[in-house]
Amino acid sequence: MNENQCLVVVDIQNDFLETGALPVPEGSQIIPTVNKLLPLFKHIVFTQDWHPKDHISFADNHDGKKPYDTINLAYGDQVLWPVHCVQESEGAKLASGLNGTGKEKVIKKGCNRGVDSYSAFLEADRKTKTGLADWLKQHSINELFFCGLATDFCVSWSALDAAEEGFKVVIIRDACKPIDLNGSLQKAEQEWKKVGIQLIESKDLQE
Ligand code: VGL
Ligand code: ZN
Repeated sequence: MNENQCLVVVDIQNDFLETGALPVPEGSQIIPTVNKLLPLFKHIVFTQDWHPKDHISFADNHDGKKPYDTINLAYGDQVLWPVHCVQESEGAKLASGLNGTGKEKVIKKGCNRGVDSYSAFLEADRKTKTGLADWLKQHSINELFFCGLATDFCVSWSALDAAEEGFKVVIIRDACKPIDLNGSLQKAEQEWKKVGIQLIESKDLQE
């Protein structure tokens, strides 16, 4: 891999593993795959979902609502989730089996109480920037390879925003796992096709 390419490792945190608060089915299965990808890259960015306790995306913070209900907020539809990735909690930590050596930057997102942020670039208000695009451009990075959790939420939203920012975008399919809620995976795949996001398997990089 070359100096203009970066691996973006999305939200591989305890709460998204099978035993976590917002389990992604088979989530932990990608950890060995991601560990094999890490040494191939000169640039590596990790993201971490990092919510305050009173975050607007938590069903518990809305009377009469259950996890996985959808509500409408000023910035659009919001799925309500179980309480997850609370700042400084065990569930918010990066998965312990994940090899963190080589990571240059960690982007924490979803830190504002009133706005969710699936994307590592732009919060759900579609205005507030995380600073990731500028950091990547300062490092002359023009191509991003995505892996992590969940394929159809944080990976997809990040990949779509990256394409919008002008990066070449590749998703490493077997290094991601989906939640698949109400057709979200199929919807995501259709959006990727529209903007020319490429899908590969991890073995395509290791050959
Ligand atoms: C995520 C739902 C809520 C993700 C984060 O990392 O895909 N999904 N917060
Ligand atoms: Zn979240």
